[in-house]
Amino acid sequence: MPNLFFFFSRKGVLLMVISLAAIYGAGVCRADQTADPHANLTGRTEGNGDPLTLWYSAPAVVWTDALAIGNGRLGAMIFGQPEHERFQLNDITVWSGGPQPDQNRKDAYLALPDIRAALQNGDYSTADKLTHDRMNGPAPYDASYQTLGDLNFDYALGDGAITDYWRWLDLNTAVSGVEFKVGDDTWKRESFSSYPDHVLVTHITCSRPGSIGFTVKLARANATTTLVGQDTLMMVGNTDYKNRKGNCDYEAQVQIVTKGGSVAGEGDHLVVTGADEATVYLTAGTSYILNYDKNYRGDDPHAAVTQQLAAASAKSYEDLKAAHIADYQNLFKRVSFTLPPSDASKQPTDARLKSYGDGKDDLSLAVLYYQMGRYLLISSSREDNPLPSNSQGIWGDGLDLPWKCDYHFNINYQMNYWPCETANLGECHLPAIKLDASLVEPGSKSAQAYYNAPGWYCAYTTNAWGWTAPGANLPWGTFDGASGWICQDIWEHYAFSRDKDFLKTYYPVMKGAAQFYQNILVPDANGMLITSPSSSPENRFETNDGKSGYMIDGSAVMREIIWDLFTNTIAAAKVLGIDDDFAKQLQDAKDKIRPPEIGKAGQIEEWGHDWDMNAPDDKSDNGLHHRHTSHLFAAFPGWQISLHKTPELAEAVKKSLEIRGDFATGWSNAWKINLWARMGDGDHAFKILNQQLRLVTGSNTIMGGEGAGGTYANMFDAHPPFQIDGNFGSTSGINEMLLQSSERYDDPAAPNEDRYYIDLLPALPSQWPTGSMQGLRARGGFQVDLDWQDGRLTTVTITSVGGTAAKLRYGAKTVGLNLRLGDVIKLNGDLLQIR
Ligand code: FUC
Repeated sequence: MPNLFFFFSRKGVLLMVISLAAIYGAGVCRADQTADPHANLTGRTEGNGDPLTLWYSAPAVVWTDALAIGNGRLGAMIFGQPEHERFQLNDITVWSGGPQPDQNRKDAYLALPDIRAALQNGDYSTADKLTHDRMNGPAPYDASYQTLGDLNFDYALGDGAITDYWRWLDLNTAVSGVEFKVGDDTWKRESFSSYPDHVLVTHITCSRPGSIGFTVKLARANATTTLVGQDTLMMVGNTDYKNRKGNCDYEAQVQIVTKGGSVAGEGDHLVVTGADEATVYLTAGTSYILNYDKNYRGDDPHAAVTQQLAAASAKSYEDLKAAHIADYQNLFKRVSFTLPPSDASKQPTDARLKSYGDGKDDLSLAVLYYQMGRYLLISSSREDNPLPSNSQGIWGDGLDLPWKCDYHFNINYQMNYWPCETANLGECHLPAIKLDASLVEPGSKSAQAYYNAPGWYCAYTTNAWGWTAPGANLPWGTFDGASGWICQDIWEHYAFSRDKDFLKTYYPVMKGAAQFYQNILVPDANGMLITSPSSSPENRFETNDGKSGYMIDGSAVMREIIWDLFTNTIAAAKVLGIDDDFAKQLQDAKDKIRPPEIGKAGQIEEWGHDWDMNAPDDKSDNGLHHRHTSHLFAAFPGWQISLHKTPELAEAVKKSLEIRGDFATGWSNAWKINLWARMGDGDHAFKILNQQLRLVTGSNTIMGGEGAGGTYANMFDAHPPFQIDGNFGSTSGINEMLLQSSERYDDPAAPNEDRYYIDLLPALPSQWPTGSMQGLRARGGFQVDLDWQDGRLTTVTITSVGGTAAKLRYGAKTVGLNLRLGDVIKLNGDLLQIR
């Protein structure tokens, strides 16, 4: 039997993948009998029938087949290979690179008058050149999120054929398993990553006592693994990359405890022989701390990792599992979503994705996908995470990951947190809010350097190290709206939770961002306020006379973001009863911000000029069909445009969406689901959701067109490559199809409070005539349970979880609501109280 351990270097992973692809590629039969004695793997034809279990009848071949587990911080991708098993490991704090105090271009702001003059004169090539040369980020942006390494198992299974194989991920319990038979022996392995016990656990059983034998190795590029005693491995290293030392030291320890048999250390691995059962415990940590003043370096991780391992391995598997499930379900079980299952839903998950088509035959796949988004959020963003969910959540294989696997601020990072509050996972929002707040200090230096302005700002992206400067190149590097946009995290968390102490703590972050924008707003030719220079993320304009460029005066998205930030900051000041004068100043400025405008095609103008239709119609990602829908920010995630309040602008949003078309990257699809839902068109939202539920296998980058978007076999979103924002954005889109609470109204009885319309089933697709969604949250502090039949609301139950007044809206009817904390009210489809 070949020992594949030695193939697990970074290059070796590829060798392994190729060999497994040859073995398993044809489905369930292995082609190369000499490579492995288990020539005839046959998979189960039935799962467990549970609607919230992902399951497969063959092991993973590529990384996006593997199943993800995580406790917010510590995660693994489990391949489910019977004999040579691979767990690819991650810890959210493993980042190469380090802080870059020289990230800003000193005195860049001195270029502003020249750039503004060039823009006023319509000299766009000069404006682009000046912005690129004098306002870009001079420092290299090369820190990347990285893998923590691999935990490899090499099992001695005997020579029989492998039958009854299946692997699964149960979203009800956040436990993943692999089960199969070899001859008469039934092997079962279960794994989870425990939040309460800070440990990743695998439990291995076999029906024949004394038959469990395997070796375990813990490895990573440039790491050192040593034995500790006879049952523990310790791996230590630094996140150096290309001979540059990283600012992060990591450590992982793995210990095996068996029932029966023995564990022994040999060289750099552990060997289990003759056991009845075995439990593998893995703990990990790094020196990382989210603290600018401490240069992002905290304590050496050794003491914590050792202590967590000792505490966890002293507990039984059953106790750890029970604690893990109870803790996880406390979050996960808050929301239940039901659509009728069908025969198609009994298939393995990859087969379901492959056959889903227009969704009619397998409605409940959307339920699994929705709950997968909630599962991934819980698994990558627990309340005290040292960092938030990045562009791959916490799961990434490699040392230099796509787009550095960072926190992209021109849509991606924000989208990760869109579903959070409505899907009743408010606690999971906190890591993002802490990251946002951590940018105030470095961001105030960027505000000074680039605009000589007070307050703080950040540009297109950040990483673990407080990056706030623009990037090296147009158009992606120069987006000034990030700080305004990410402050939505703070306001939204308050709007749902009504936690005034929280708002008070984080209000200064909003205020600092607002002060920055207040300072950089300039009047346009008509005296309305805009920003100059400004951009529309990653897009490019064509003027009526054939000029093109990236930088403009007064892009729509910048005006819309600033409107949003000022609106929320004014509301926060009122709620807190503070900063009256400042709020008045913001109100004055807000009233002068140039509003969204409608162009000749009936569209929302993206550039502050009626130029949208000049863009080429080349069916790719460029021009008319560009993946970013930044100018529609005002409709989602903003609310400056809404169906009820600004119906003409809402029509223009629809027109813009039609012009953009339906095919785009995963996250772009997800954004459009939310936008169509806000526009009240559930069928169009559903159509795009169906596009997302297409099976994708390739990982080469696709930026647009019909090959973009989709879902991998393990239910990860495909940009492609894998990017988790599309998962979270789609989950948010389903929230928005069934419940919205974005539009505010004034309450004369409580003029300082923010009040919301709660829209019930605002964009229910005709393909979902019957269903139920229980436990969603609405702004204003309410929990909402919905049931519908024949396309009509049948009952709605509202519970006050902090809120008092709201207006419920369904169809043509609106009713007022006045509850006290804890009150529950149940209404029928005519919004009449039934009990
Ligand atoms: C933005 C998008 C890309 C990609 C990257 C991580 O730049 O335009 O499509 O999602 O972020």
